[in-house]
Order: sequence, then C-alpha cells, then structure tokens
Amino acid sequence: MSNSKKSELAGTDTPDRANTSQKQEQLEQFRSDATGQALRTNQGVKIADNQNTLKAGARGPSLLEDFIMREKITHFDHERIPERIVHARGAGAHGYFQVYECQSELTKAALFQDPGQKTPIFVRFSTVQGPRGSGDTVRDVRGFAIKFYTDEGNWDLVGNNMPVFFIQDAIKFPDFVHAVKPEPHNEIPTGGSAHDTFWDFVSLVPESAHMVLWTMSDRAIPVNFRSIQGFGIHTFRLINAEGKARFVKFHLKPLQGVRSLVWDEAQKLAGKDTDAHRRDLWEAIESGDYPEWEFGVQIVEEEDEHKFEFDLLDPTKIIPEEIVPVTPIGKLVLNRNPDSFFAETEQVAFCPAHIVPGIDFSNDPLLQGRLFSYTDTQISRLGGPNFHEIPINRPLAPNHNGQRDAQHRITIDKGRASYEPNSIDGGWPKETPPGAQDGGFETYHERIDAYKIRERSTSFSDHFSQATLFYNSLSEAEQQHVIDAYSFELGKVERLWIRERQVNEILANIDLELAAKVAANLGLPAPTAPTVPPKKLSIDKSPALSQVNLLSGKIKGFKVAILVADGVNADDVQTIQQALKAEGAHAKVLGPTSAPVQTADGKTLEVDASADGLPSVALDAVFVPGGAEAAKAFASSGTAKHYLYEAYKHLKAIALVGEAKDLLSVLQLDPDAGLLSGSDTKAVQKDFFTAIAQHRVWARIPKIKSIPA
Ligand code: HDE
Repeated sequence: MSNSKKSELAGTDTPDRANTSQKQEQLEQFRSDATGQALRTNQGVKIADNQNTLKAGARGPSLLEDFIMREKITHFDHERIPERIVHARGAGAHGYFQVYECQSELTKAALFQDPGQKTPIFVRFSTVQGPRGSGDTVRDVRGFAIKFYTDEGNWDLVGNNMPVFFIQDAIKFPDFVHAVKPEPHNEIPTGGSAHDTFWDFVSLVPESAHMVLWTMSDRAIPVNFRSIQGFGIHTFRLINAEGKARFVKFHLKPLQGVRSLVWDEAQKLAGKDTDAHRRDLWEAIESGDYPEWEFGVQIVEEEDEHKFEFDLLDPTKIIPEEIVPVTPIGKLVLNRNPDSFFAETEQVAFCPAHIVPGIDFSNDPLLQGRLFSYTDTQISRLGGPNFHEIPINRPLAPNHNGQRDAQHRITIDKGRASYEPNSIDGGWPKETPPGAQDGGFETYHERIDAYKIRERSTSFSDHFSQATLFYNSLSEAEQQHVIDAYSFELGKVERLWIRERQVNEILANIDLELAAKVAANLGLPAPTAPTVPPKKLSIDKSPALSQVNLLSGKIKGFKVAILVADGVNADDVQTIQQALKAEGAHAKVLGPTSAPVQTADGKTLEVDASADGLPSVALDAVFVPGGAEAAKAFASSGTAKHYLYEAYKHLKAIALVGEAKDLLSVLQLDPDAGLLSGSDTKAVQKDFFTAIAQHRVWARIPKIKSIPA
C-alpha cells in the first residue's frame, strides 16, 4: 500500500493522526462487503450455478474442467493455518490507548506524550494450553497481548494476567510447554494442567513454584476477559529524550475490577458455554459497554537496580506494589469488535521485540529468548516473512526498506535499489539519526563487561519466598481455593511419587499448613519441615495481590438474570431493568422457554433466552420478581429451583420479590447478606446492588456444602 508522501523525507515520516480512526481507515481499504454483489470466482467471473458440479449428464461423472468447483474446493482444502503453539485459543478487539499526562520525563516514546492523542490498539486475550477450539473457562493463565499502532511504528506489549512466569530462562520454554500441553501419547487433557507431565516438570523445577501457585489461585479462572489484570512481567526500560533510562514493569488494571469464577462454576461453564469469555467480550463491546483498563508503571531508577530482595531480571518475581507503587499513566479502551475473526484475531502477530524509540529491553533471560521466538513462529504460522503486510499487522508508520521479496508479498515497491546505501534511487530510503528530534531507533547504551557463560545467577535462586508472600496475602476463601485447586489437580496425577514430590519439596517450602492440607486431601502424610531454609522478606503480605481488594465497588458491566414465568409482576421486572441499566449493568430476562410470557396484568413480556439457554453460571446475580402464579411455577420447576440453588452455591447475590419470597421456604435457604427478599423491587434494590458489587457472599461458604447443585 502506498505510504504517506511525507515518508520520502527521512525523519519526518510521521503519520498525520488526530484520532484513532486511522488504523480503521487503513483496515477499511482491505474490508470487503458482499451486500448487493454477485457471487463470483476469485478471478472475478460471475457464477451462475453454485449448487451443481459440471458433469457429463445429470448422473454422470464430474468433469475436471469445472474450474469453479475446483477453485472452491482447492481454497477450502487449504483454509487452515497452524494454530499458535501456545495461546491458540483467543479473542480480540480494537480500541485505543490514551496517556493522562505528558510522560516526557519518563520516555520519549510518542504514544506517551500527548494526552489529546488516542493511539489505536488491537488486543488479543487468550488461554495458553488449549487448542483453538478449547473451552474458555479452564484453569489456565490468560494472555493479554496489545499491539499499539504508534506514530513511530508498532509496539507490542505481550503480557499475561499473572505477574510472574514458570521459568527463568528461555531455554526451558519448550520443556515447560511440552509438559503442560496434552500428553503426547493420547492428547489428554485438553485445556488443563491436571495431569502427570505438568506436575512432573513443575515439581522438578522449583523456580516454577511461585507461578504455579498463581495458576492454582482464582486468577486462573477469571469471570471474563474484562476483569483480568495485565502484566508485562519482565522488567523493561523507558528512556527519555536526554537518554536517561529507568527500569519499569507494566501493569493494566481493569476498571471493572478483578473478578473470578468459582471452580465448580468454571467447570460447568466450560461445557455450557465453551465460548463464555469470547462471547462476554463480544457482547459487552456490541452493547457499548466498552471495557477499560488503567495503564500503569512501576518505576525503578537504574541506580536502585540492586536494592531489592530479589533480582529485577528474574521473571519469577514481582516488585510488591507496597514497595514500588504502580503509577497510573493512561488508559486502554476496547470499543470495536473485529469484522473477521480469521483476518484479524487469528492473523494478528505479536512480538515482544516490536518496540519503539523510548522503550527498551532488560537483560531478563526469558525476555531475551522471547525476542527471537515470536517472529520465528509467525513465519511457519503465517507462511513467510511478509506477515507484517497483513492488514491487522501493518504499522501506521511507513515501512520502507530493502526487504521486498518472499512469499505473499503484496507491496509493489518502486525503484531499482533494494539495498542501502545506493546512488541509483537518490539514496532512498535513508537512515535516520537517533535521538528524539529525528526518531531513529537507538539501543540503550548499557555497558556489558562479562565472560560468556552458561550459568544461572545466584540472585535467581530464591524460589519460594514470594510464593509464600502471595499465599499469605490471600483471603481465607482464596487460600481455600488454592488448597482445593492443588488437591484437585494432584488428585488427577497417576504417579504417587509426583504427588509426593510436589507436596514435600514444593508446597512444604511455600507454607507447611498449605502442604499439610493438600497432603490430607491426597491421603499423604503431612510434611513436617521445609526442605530449604525459608527466606524472610521485609513484608509479610501484599494486599495488592488479593482480589478481594481489587473490586471496583460498582455493578457496571455485571450480568443479572431476571427469572420470569407466566403471571410475573411486570412492574418488578421493569423497575429492576431500569435500575440495572442506570448502573451500567446488563439485565437478561429468562423464561421457562424462549417464548414470551404473560404478565399478571395480561401483557406479553419478551424474554432474552430460556433459563436453560443462559444458565446461572453465565451470570453474576439472580432476581426473581413477584407474581403469585409465577412464584408457584418456580416452586414446582426443577429448572428454576436448580437455577437458584446453583447461584446460591456459587455465592451469588439473589433477590426474591413479592410472592417469590416463598421460595426461601421451598428451597429451605436462610436469608443472608446476599440472599435478600422484599415486598417489591424498590425494597431490595439497594442491598441487592451492594451484594452484587461484593461479587461473592463469602460468609455463605459454610452453608453451601449441602446444596445439591
Ligand atoms: Fe509467549 N509465545 N513465549 N509468553 N506468548 C507465543 O507466539 C514464547 C511468555 C504470550 O495473542 C508464541 O505468536 C517463548 C511469557 C502471549 O497472539 C510463541 C517464551 C509471556 C502470547 C511464544 C514465552 C508470554 C504468546 C506462540 C519464553 C508473558 C499470545 C504464538 C522465552 C509475558 C500472543 C505466537 C497472541 C505467544 C514464545 C514466554 C505471553 C511460540 C519462547 C513470559 C500473551 O512465539
């Protein structure tokens, strides 16, 4: 595609961009709309019959000559490309990034300078282990990859929803991935880590202890993509125009709060709606409820590099926010769904090596390995080195160089010189001097004076203290979930010695009580002492790590079921619908079937779905309006009772209004801070909304064991 005329002047080739629409305008050139168009072949020939192959007689053999049929089937035969080796399952969306204030002291990167500028972005969320068709709600890490189409080229921040990683050195990545992926002999399990090879590897590799604890925590079963945190994980550098560099960690905090499913809910949802997360993101954006994240940085001065109890280069460590707070510097908004899943979400190609002037790497050995791997994998996944020309991957900044050929080349480069320097094409394209004025990329001048050596720094050898910190920072309920998760996963491990090793050599070094509880659930003796001497950290807890402290306090974006049946009180329904809308929450009216119901005053009420079609596990809270006939129907409906039991078991807020109050005695449930009843909607609304915003009624836990759902 032709790049801006301005690009002919090296150093001034900045796109003219006042708003985010420029990436959309660029994509628009490639979008194709068949409305009102004739069906044609790829060569543009109009097709008269798309139902029948060309044959020798109506019952005769098909003829090779049928170029229309052959073109169609040949294209079909090649429709699949290799899925991503990891992070194969994902969902993406367009949006923008906007900085709050000019950050020129911190970095010269253009996207961080002007609060009036919106930089277009494309984000892809993903799970890691499962293939493209696997469930969304499995226990797994979530990828959070962002492509910023900045004036100075693309910047990719390819992060996860957990702040640390399983390994410290890139050379271990294939081993780790082979261990966690479905086992090679029978390709089981899909989308999960509850199997022998995963636990064999992680129990032998203690550096994984911290990250495995994160994956056994609620973070691994987020309620949706809109409520995950994002972390760049590695330490990066930001560099200002004077050449001053600082270390940074990148953070993304969802404005809708950080929320998770409970395990039973996650498992059921994986079956009832395999696409739960993908659907949630899609529907939120379609409805205009645009997910937002605050973009922040933890900043460490270069001279403070060695002042921490861990190595800044070690990707299995966090910098606790209580030690270095996260400075919010901008926001990320997702406001447009892709038009084509394949063209955009599947073909988007991220790479941590895609950086722009003002951003640079650290020597984290995991990051260093990633810099090579991503482009390499795109070459086999997307079929050659020209994947940057695929519309979703194209930078907004022009890209002239001598790399002209190779498979799938689209650009028609003019000029005879595909080399530099040249004197034939006037010397163009030319190098740009480094520095903020001109914008040529300049690697940070870090002095390195070392022997070549294959060795792990001793500063990387503490594998447990931050795992202990994380465990100590969790609420009681969150800790119990961790115990349950280890017990569930290790319970699926066939080899006893692997279970024992994980309990005795890993968990015992994180927390002896955790180890004892998991051991008890597995029928193993409790370990009595850690195998490595514990390292005491300067802080015992980091409140920033517990999700209990990361709720938004609002119900914006929450999804609430309104159960209805014939005879329902229309006023109750209408009042709660309006109140939810006013708070930015999403109401779903659910009937016994997908057919409309008759209200008590004889009107027809449309429903969004049947209660079967939108199960309680897909929503955050349940509201049951009044109406004598409807209440009776609920009391005798297995589906309705199961709906309420299940929501109750999953600690969700439930409001029963008017005659629906009787369901308390039918279900034999005691009211609590989240199981509310009142004469009409107004009487329960305030407490109901407060309970929804709390996300779960934790105090209900002792009561749910006996619930048959
Ligand atoms: Fe990746 N990773 N990774 N990874 N990763 C890929 O690149 C790799 C790591 C992450 O939505 C692959 O395009 C190595 C850490 C995300 O398209 C591949 C190492 C973090 C995504 C690859 C790591 C990530 C990927 C597969 C260790 C969090 C999905 C397909 C040295 C900071 C991006 C692809 C998307 C994808 C390699 C470790 C995040 C094979 C070698 C640490 C979010 O190149």
